[in-house]
Amino acid sequence: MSDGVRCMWMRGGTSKGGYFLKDDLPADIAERDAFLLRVMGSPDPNQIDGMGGADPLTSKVAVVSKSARNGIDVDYLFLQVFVDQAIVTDAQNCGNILAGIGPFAIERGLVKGEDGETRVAIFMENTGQAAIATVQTPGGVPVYAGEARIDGVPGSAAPIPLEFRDTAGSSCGALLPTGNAVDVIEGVRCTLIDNGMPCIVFKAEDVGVTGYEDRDTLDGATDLKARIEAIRLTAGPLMNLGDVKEKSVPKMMLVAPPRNGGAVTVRSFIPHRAHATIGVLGAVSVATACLIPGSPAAEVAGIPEGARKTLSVEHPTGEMSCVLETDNSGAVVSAALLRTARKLMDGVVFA
Ligand code: NQM
Repeated sequence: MSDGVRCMWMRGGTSKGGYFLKDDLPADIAERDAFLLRVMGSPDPNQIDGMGGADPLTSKVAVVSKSARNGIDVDYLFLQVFVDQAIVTDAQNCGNILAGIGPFAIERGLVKGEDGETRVAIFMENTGQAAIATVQTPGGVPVYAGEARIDGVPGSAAPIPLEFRDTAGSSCGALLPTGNAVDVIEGVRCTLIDNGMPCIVFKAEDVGVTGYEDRDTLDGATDLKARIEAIRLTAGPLMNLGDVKEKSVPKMMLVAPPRNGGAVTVRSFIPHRAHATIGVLGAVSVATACLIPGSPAAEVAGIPEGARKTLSVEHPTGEMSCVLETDNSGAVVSAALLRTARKLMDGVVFA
């Protein structure tokens, strides 16, 4: 590893991290994880001796390979490198880093770019599900500049729409792993849900906040954090996730009525820091919770009519629109979101 390993650094949605070809990384998992901790500079709250940005949102890794699966172009494994602990986990997916996978795969020659736009079918190894990303590729080459805007990222960039199908029960085995729309945990009414990301959804007011706080205020709320961590540790085994003390799932979703014309307001913890915006599959899961009658999210949300619903999820720095397709029973069958990505650096990284 002293000669460095080929790597591209990219912003994917509102996250940032290192994108590697699987073959460029050690095959041995312990060796790979030790390498990635060194690359990011973890464990250290400042990640001063590495590439990580001292934030879970910028301490992320994508491992990509050509897929042997039918109808799939590439396999994508997401790894969360903890900032202040020596932990690398594949226990969650990341829909923001996913936004960079299409352009990365085309840049590395795993997928041939079409003239115009290229649809890249991506198998998300963490959860065993597929997503389709559409990349702008004039002349067959990915472009990053464009007019699409997403909240949480300054300026504009080329659009990368993402489509998901069959994400229910991605890690927990069922959309509602306890079979209930509501479970009372540590005295708080919660929906334990997984539509692509295991989440615990409850009203912000039920844990003593409004749901309109900014990230720094929430990050400084020590008592609140202790209370929601107690809920998380109790709920983990009920969600078929086992002991979640050292896992980055489930995510905590504090919901409140919308204030800016959206469907719902969310403040999320991922799980120990407040999110600057909201995760992609986290947003899909919380939007799905809004459609479950009797759930705390449904009680605060404003839901549009029709089988195809655009739910604007308001977050600390704007909103994320989730387009949910529902069937006759009202169940969500697919979700689509707009993201952007940008290539920041292509070279070798040293450990
Ligand atoms: O929910 C952060 C992010 C994420 C995950 C996190 C994500 C998703 O915003 O799909 O994108 O929840 O840890 O990058």
